Amino acid sequence: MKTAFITGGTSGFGAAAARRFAKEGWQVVVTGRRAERLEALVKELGSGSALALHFDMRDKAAMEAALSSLPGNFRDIDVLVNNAGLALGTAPAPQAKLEDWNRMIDTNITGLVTITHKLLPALIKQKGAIVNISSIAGTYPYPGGNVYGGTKAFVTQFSLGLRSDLHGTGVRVTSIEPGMAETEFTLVRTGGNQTASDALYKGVRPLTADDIADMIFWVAMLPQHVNINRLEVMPVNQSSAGFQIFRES
Ligand code: NDP
Ligand code: 8X3
Repeated sequence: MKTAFITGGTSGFGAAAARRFAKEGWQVVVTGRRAERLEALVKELGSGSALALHFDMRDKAAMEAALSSLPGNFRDIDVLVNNAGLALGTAPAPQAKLEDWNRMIDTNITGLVTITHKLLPALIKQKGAIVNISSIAGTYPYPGGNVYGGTKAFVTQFSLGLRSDLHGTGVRVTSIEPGMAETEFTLVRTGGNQTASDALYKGVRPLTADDIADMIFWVAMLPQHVNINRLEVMPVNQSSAGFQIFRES
């Protein structure tokens, strides 16, 4: 049985991806901070084929302890989905909170590279695949995107760099770069403002978590000789609107 290791399995893309892999007969490891949600997901998917690891991506010691607790039958990881991440705030740089910037960097960059480094030996052994969840925010800047966009630009470039470094190992690496998708993402970004989240997605027909889960699974299931380097995807009702111009008079 193949194994997918999915970070951020408590909601959104990660939970949908866990369900998708499990439906196709894979066993899954799901991670996150919200233990009750992880346990509920494992119960839903079946404890024989799903396993929860409860830790904060920013806590290296907790991550290490969780990884060393993995039972033998879950250690041969075929696909790592680096999905856990967040945006905090939409304030322009001068008004943004430094604490928010640091949390995004610690989660989206430091946490992601740490777990990748730790799971690389298993992925190389399995000739597996790494699917990193980046964002269009890493390519197209927008006001208030500042550090969030910067972290996702890192994820995209790190993915391309990993491809180069893993040359000859058979390990595939993909950066998936979604646009607007309705998950808990905006709820988190706005500090729990459901009204703001609903308003953002209203009338847009945004991407869904299942759309992204399908893409993650498709990328993972491609033949061993095929590598999707980058996959940028947006809802039809979202597109780029170009530059802003400030007039001095
Ligand atoms: P959700 O908020 O629904 O899910 C985020 C997941 O990340 C949760 O499972 C959460 O788990 C986990 N997570 C966040 N911080 C931590 C942490 N410190 N430690 C452990 N787990 C953490 O959002 P999405 O599903 O939308 O987001 C998934 C990824 O997709 C993110 O990397 C996001 O940046 C990216 N993305 C999202 C887009 C969107 O429009 N929705 C578009 C492009 C990219 P828990 O809180 O339980 O710890
Ligand atoms: C999330 C997409 O455009 O809200 O990564 O930054 S966006």
